[in-house]
Amino acid sequence: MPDRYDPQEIDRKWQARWEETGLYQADADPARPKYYALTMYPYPSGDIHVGHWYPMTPTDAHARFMRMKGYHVLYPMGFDAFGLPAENAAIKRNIHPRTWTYANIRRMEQQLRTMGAAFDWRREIITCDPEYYRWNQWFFLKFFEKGLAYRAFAPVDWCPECSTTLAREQVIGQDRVCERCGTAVVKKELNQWFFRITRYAEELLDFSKLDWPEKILTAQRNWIGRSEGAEFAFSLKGSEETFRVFTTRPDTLFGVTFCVLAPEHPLVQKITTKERRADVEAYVYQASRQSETDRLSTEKERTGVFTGAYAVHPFTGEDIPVYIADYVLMTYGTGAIMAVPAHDERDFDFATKYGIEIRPVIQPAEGEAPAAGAYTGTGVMINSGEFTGLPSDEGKRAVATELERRGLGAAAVNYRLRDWLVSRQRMWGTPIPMLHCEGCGIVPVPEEQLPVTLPEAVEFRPTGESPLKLDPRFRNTTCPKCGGPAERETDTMDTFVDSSWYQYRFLAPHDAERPFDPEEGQYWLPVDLYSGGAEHAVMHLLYTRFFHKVMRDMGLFDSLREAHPERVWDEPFPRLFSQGVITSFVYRNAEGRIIPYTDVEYDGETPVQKESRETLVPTVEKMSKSKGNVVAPDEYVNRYGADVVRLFFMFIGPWEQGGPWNPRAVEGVARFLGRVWSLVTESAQGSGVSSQGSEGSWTRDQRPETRDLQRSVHQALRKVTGDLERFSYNTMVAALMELSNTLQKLRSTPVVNTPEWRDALEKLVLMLAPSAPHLAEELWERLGNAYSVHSQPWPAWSEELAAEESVEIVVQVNGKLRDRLQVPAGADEETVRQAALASEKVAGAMDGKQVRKVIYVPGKLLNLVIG
Ligand code: ANZ
Ligand code: ZN
Repeated sequence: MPDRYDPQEIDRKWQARWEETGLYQADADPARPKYYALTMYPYPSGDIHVGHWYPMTPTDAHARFMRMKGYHVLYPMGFDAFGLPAENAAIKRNIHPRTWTYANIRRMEQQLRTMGAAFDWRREIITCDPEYYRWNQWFFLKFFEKGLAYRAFAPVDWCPECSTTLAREQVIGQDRVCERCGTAVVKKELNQWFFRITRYAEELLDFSKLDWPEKILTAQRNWIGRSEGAEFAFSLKGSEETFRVFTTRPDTLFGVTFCVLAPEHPLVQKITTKERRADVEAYVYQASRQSETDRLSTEKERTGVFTGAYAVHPFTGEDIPVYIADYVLMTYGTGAIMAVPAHDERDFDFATKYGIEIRPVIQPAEGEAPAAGAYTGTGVMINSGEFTGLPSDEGKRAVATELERRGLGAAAVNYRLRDWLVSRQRMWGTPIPMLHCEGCGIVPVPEEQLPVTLPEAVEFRPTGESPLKLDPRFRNTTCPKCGGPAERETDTMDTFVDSSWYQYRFLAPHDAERPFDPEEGQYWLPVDLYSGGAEHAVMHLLYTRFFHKVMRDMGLFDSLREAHPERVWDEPFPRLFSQGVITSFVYRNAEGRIIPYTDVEYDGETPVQKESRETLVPTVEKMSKSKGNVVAPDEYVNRYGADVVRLFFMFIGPWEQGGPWNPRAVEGVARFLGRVWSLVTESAQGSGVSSQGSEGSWTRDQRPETRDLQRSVHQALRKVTGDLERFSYNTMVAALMELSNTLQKLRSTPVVNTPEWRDALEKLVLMLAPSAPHLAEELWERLGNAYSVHSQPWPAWSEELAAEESVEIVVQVNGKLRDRLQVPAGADEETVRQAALASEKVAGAMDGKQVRKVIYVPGKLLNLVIG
């Protein structure tokens, strides 16, 4: 066997062995405690890049650590396989999206194996398999039964030229044009499917069972956006029609000088007067060209047009002009507002621009009013009829109560959260299991007919229109109710549906009877650790909480809760860790031109361009193709082996912060593993120390090198254990490096002939096992131990052996012995003086007097001279 460290060879050897022996296969075993670790599954774009390695390898190290600590660990992997890129590739190459997707998956599975992660591949799930997505359909039917899935009109981005809807990423640029043909994109109302997530809004705001990063909770809180206020109706002058408004400031009702409807509001067509029609229609069209974000932008000038209609003020009976304006969204509240320019900034800008009266009704506390603009704070109500004089907080309640007494409305809570629009007018997704029958209307596909599968033969139009719409064999079917002809729904589901419950499918990926096996669930659930990127703070992480709660209310977790009432059953992921992002260097020359990193070399500490030797300025930036700073880990895996790359990711900085990819630091990590290799292999061959097994229980040895060895090993154990528990990987790697340096130094001392030396090497290898699994496995074998290092118990440390040496110091006051203190060997004068002053005996002897002089004999004596 070659003694050179050959990581490629070692990687291959052990990956094959782990596979053969099924080392990471985890089957429920009630005799052992369980640990379910999950990291977000990837989209099969075709390439495993640093963005995948960074979250996965530390989670893998944690999972391996938990295994060694005696837990039965489930660590599965799968693919989030539906979505638009497959469809685009299909259109471009005229192949089935499945072909592209599976080719990518096969490639990525291989790459994931090179990472050496402890995935149980028998449990792999691929969401575009009918065996998976039939359960999306099953859930859809259950949601429909419970009134949690419904159909309603909602705007989509629409290309009038291609006559197709566009996904957000297909709408290009500020001008919002179609990706394919460049035509101006407009909003169009389509009948689409929603999940009623708003029914759970209040419960979703309860974070009490979550051990999650604060910034993710804040993101969810803001996304749900709870506001308290009132909702009530305005009647329209000379008409039976009314419209409702939501306001957070009912106390400003007397300051209303106009009302605004969203341009999409259904009343707009009805109430617009003949003279105003042309202007209103033009405005409605231009509003349909804008994205919601643009409409809400505070930078934007407020615009709108008068409809010609008037509302009636509920308390004063005054005429209130009704406008439409794009700053009012149809999707929030009621889609209509009462406008109070004196106390709302947007209303103020609008009123100023169109010459509408601004009527103050809240008197700020002295000195708080702004010099110009709206006063948005609280104060005392003025110009408000019977309410004048009330503090505004009280006024809110009083006005709401009066509105209620008059039968116009009531206090109300509004959420920014909207129902989840799950319809996509795309082909590569789960078909929504619904039918349209002329006689019976909307009819759910009977459960026993699931799955509704995607067609094999597909033909994409160049417009990108969904082939499901064009396929009569898919579309035409019979109605299960009346037996008449019916059409299938051609919308597919948002892929976030797939990822909302995938954690349960890993338990029994091939179960044909139900989405997951409750017996497996009793053992494995809930997920103990979930890790993934903060970019999923809201959508995925909110949708899965919603899904989980619906599943709970369907009774799917009842037997699980009964078996383990102590576990959390109201949340899918009680504990979440969210890692930072990997950045990398971008090198620019003096003109600011980006130099590809393959053309960069270091001249000492200075980056230079390889040929011209021109000095370059490095900056740390997010990886992006256009800047050419995307790092392909494969290149490094091929050169240094997987362990180096794994360890580098852990070493880069605190996991929650991320950090820059740094080729020089990669080399540093490679050198470290190389040193560990020589240290262990040379000792394993040479010294003639017999194998003692890893149990070797140590007693405190008095020889100084042995003590140094013991102390270093046990201190490292204590540190590494704590760091792995807290995901503090960078400090863990540092501790391992320090230990290996100490061993390096002790290598030339007689300690190498003791059983403790061998034990130290074994413990080093055990500590490395979670992070550098291949190298550790090889060294474990070379130390003469039985396969596998990953099945060894995690070594315990001894506080006694980890303790620093201490010495006894005699403390005198004015030369008289007063106390004896234990202090760490090598403690400095200041430390010893502090310890002495803290002693009661010493304090008693000093009797409150000042220390005038200190005499210190290191390691022996401290004399305090007082007076
Ligand atoms: C009158 C008023 C007076 C308001 C005032 C504010 C201050 P949050 O806090 O985000 O819930 N609003 C209501 N529906 C809207 C919609 N569909 N599009 C745009 N704006 C809408 O915001 C609630 C406030 O936003 C509401 O309270 C309403 O303006 C506006 F001195 O009503 B307010
Ligand atoms: Zn029918």
